Amino acid sequence: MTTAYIGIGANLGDARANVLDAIERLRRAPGCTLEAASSLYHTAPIDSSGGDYINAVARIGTALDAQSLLEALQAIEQAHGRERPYRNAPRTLDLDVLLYGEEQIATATLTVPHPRMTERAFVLAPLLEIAPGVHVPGHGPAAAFLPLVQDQPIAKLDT
Ligand code: A4P
Ligand code: MG
Repeated sequence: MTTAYIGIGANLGDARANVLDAIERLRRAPGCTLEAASSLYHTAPIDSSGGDYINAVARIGTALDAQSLLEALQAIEQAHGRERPYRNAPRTLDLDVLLYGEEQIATATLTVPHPRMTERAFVLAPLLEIAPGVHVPGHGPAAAFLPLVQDQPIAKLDT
């Protein structure tokens, strides 16, 4: 089993419901065990058009290799009617592989750690909530990057 962290985001439709449903689908995904899910966060769009986002991060244990995990995440996105008219378009659901064990991966379809994760409060805040000591291969402790993104508006939602 490999520990992986999944970034979850939505800013179309009922974004909160879409994020909660994504967490439930991760719980039931073949070859995956849901180990932890962060709170939901209301976040301003970064490098993206459209309305505010709901974001969260989940930790899973998975028997899937990284590419198979990506494909499982894309199937969940498709179940939510994800369309891709252009890069960073508003989306019903976006699932990113943030971390896959300690691996650094660079293929045509997959870059891990997620290349922009250390620059984004909407990733770092929920990630650090469930994994305060987590290490980003090639970068160092995730906690070191949170002070650098304090200007990005983000609010934890009440559960
Ligand atoms: N891909 C490569 N590496 C990965 C990975 N680690 N995880 C490839 C997932 N996918 C990965 O993704 C395009 C291609 O990236 C995939 O086919 C896969 O092979 P996509 O989901 O179709 O496109 P995208 O999400 O528009 O692009 P990307 O690069 O994931 O965007 P970002 O950089 O993740 O930004 N602001 C707020 N507040 N909250 C957000 O959630 N999200 C974005 C998306 C921008 N601004 C945001 C948020
Ligand atoms: Mg994506």
